[in-house]
Amino acid sequence: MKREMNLIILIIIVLVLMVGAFYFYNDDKNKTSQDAPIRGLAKENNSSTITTLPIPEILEDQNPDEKIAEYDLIAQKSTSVFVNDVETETYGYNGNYLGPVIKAKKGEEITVNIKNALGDEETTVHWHGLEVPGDVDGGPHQVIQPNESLQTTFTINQPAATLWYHPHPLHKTGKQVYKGLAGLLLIEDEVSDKLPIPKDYGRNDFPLVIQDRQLNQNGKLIYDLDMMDVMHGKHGDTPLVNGANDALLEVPKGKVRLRLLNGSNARTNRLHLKDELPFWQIGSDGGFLEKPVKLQELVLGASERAEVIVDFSSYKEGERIELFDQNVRLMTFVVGEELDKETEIPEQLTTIKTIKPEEATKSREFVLQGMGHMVNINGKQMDIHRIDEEVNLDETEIWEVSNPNGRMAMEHPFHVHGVQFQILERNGEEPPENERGWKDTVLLMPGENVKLIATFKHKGTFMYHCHILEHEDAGMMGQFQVD
Ligand SMILES: [Cu+2]
Repeated sequence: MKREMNLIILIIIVLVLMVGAFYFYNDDKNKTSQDAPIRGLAKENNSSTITTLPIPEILEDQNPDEKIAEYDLIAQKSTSVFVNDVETETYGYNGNYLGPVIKAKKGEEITVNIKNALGDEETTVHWHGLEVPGDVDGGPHQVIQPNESLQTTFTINQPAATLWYHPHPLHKTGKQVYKGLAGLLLIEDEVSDKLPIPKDYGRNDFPLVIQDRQLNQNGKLIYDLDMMDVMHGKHGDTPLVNGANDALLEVPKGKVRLRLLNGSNARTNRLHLKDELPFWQIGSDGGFLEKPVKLQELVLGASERAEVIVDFSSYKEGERIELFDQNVRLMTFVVGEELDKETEIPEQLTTIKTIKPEEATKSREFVLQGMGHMVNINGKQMDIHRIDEEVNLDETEIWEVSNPNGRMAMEHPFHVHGVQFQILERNGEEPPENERGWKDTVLLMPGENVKLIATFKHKGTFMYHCHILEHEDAGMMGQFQVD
């Protein structure tokens, strides 16, 4: 009798545990899966949770006038879940992580009302790649104090491009970008309007903000730097695309345009697709290339962008194609239905007026050197009270940038504010085909040198710096004044 009672109690305990486990599992699933399920995934007999790739919203223009646009941006603190249901503190513009897409037209006047709701940190919003005067560039001089706002107005006067915005406070950029402050600024013009390329945002035209983050053993996103981070910039083992780890994106069977941003603090991306599926690069940092460049691997230094077109038409519905950075899977595309609209990869995308070396009135040298806290340019570290280079307004210059080889030499992505430049030479030779368009950042591996040419069309104080944010924060930055 006693044995039977024990058996009944045991059965009841087992039943309670099973019911509990069922509810716990389902609750778990509800918390991590985002949005609606993707078509083509139902067949998947996989008990693990599925994350749908988040697509940043397009920020709403508050001004009804067609020639004027007005936007509100709030830099704020919040929380996000990246892996294993763990909530961690993150920063975002108008949301919990990253920011909305600002869509701009060439010729348009844009006003952005920026509020700093970060509580106790100063910030700035820098328009990376935008050709605007120094006082609206959003560099370390345009500080927005906690709980204060800044209204900034500029006119878009450059070709269609995928640009971005992010904080740039002196010595504190790394942490704020790492915590999540970054968003895209997309410029459209008469060229992008006419091209028969994919351009339905969220249907066959997708932004992919690629980042790597380090979550600690508790799953928290903490910005602390060890010796390796100080040397090489903050790297992490958790890849994120649009803020999601290992997410899925349904794409139409056919041509798909991806607007890629390496939004990492330091990591250089070496991007490729499953089966080494080729793709066509159609744009660099500052706009369309003249002709598409067929690639199987694309290298993007921190802050560089590229627009590419991938043709998924040879895959069956439901098939999966992964995007990798070296051997790490960043995300997976799932092929869906074909769209009704035909798109093309035109042979000619645009015409780029080549700036000739003879137009240059001056030549300058920039040597990237040092390591750890000692990283510098031309032997100098950033001093906000010092102007390093004086440039005449509307003049063209050649900038020779070198990253000398040596013990402990490392790569540096060199970024110039306020201009789009052209690369005349890489290591004494014509640059590769996908670097023959407008650029604002150029990656230099140890031992490399580049010759850049640019016309400085806007007045003001601007920065040039390494876009490994820990190098920038350590002082690998200088200032030039255009007058
Ligand atoms: Cu650097």
